[in-house]
Amino acid sequence: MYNIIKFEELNSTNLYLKENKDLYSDKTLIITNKQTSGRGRLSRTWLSTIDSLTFSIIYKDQFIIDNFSSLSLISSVAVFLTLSKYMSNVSLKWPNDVLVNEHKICGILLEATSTNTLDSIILGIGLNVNNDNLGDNPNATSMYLETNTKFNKEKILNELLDNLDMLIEDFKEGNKKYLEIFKEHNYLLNKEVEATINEKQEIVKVIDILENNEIVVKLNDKILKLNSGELSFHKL
Ligand code: BT5
Repeated sequence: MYNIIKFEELNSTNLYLKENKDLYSDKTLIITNKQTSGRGRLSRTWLSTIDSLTFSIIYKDQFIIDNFSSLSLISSVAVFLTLSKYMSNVSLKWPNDVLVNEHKICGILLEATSTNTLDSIILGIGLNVNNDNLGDNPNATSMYLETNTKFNKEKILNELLDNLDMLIEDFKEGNKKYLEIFKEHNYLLNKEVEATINEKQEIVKVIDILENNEIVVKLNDKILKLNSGELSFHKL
């Protein structure tokens, strides 16, 4: 069960939880309709309105803390399952982008916090639900734009949380349903794409995702196994 706390307005649900992590217990979820300074990775901005689902969850469970890279994939698969109930052509771009018809519908920002040792993980999710325009971003889409239907945001949130818990439970039991689904819907599989590897721009071919969540790519004739700190694909 998640303890859900709603704020009228916040700069960023991730930043708020990071700054107040000691106030909240495991599985507290902070949600707002008005995020004024949403953050992506590498100080990029995340755009959201009242039509978006905008929330962050703090996890303090040691198992989750120890499995950061799995939670990264698990969270995007949870969004994938939630969306796939209502639309087709949903795919996953390693490590945690969710695309519909090759457009970005969701952003996930996973951050670890520590005092002396790692003590929590903050999972921030921004999902474009009823948005009818997304600024001038031609690569973005929403559930509404894909289906011409308006959704109840609370219902979508509950379905997403159920999927998240189901995948985490399955993983705790020693299975990897999340990886199976990720590999089946891996948008980059067999594509030649631009990537940054240890700060160098390269063209790589994506071959596989491993049990430890690393991606396998072919660079010239070399096969490389890399984690998300070592390789990033160009943003959509
Ligand atoms: C992400 O970053 O995709 C992670 C975004 C996480 C947002 C959530 S909302 C709740 C929580 N609180 C926060 O402050 N953050 C989290 P990145 O991969 O760096 O992608 C950012 C890029 O996506 C931007 O530079 C834009 O090009 C694009 N973008 C911004 N807003 C978008 C939107 N609403 N839909 C699709 N693309 C968007």
